[in-house]
Amino acid sequence: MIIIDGKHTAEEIYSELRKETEKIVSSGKRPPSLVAILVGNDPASTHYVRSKEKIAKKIGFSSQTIHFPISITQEELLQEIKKLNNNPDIDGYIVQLPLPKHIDEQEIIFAINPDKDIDGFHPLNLGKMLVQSEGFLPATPYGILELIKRYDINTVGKKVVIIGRSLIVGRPLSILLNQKHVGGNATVCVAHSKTKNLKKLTLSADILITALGKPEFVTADMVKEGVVVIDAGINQIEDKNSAKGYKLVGDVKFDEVSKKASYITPVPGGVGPMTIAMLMVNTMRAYKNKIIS
Ligand code: L34
Repeated sequence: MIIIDGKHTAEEIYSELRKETEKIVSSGKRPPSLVAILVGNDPASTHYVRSKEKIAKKIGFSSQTIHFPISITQEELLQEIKKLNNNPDIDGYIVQLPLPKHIDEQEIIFAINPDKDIDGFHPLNLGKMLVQSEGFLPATPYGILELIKRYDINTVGKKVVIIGRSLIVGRPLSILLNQKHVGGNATVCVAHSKTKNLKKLTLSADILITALGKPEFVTADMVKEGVVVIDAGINQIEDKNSAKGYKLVGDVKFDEVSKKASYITPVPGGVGPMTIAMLMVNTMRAYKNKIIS
């Protein structure tokens, strides 16, 4: 069994990006820049946004978090987005999700300038993905694709089962793995909460990908021997032994499923770090697109 080390792969990508940034800066140009918008004080969102800013700085990007109170209105947030769209010094930005209930998330995402949409959530970028035209790919699916490529996992003609059909992970990933390119050409099945006989389906999977957000949902009896397991779930569960009072687990019961798997991603240290790494790759691309055009 091989553990797919997302943390290590992310570090490799950071070192590639750092070198590229150093070259840019030493040629007298400004470095790539990204902004994260954070609304409210959700601890997990705050933590992820902080990691993004810290990593961006580590690779030499300029980076900033704009923090708004949870009481911000739809109009005020749209105004802020307009400012970022028009600011030539910002190459890319993200609006950390989820947003508070009184905010219309879709309207916010539609307002993002697609050229700065480094999350790849804008419908223009999702549409480009569908027709295989160069745009921004959503970071988590892109990160999973990158892990598949860097670990040389053969997807051609393989049966992939994805559990979860979210707009951020399951649905775009199903398209990417099905398309004609390296890391694609698989036969993909997307399971969800209404799927019947899930275990029969997961037992048929050569590659099983989970993105449903249910702690340790997939158990050893649900997978076949030699399966490749990619776990995009990040769930906090109570842990009295930890100083924080919780620990992170995936959607897969790692200890038992790993015994049957040929490859498996851990949580933490699997897909999570790759999400941030691909956000940085997208930022570099946004920067280059702008400089060239
Ligand atoms: N707009 N909202 C927007 N873009 C995103 O791409 C995200 N997401 C998800 C939540 N909302 C978003 C993230 O960034 C989830 N997510 C994310 C990113 C990174 C990590 C987890 C979730 C991550 O780095 N996880 C680490 C552990 C982190 C820890 O120490 O707690 C891991 O090893 O899995």
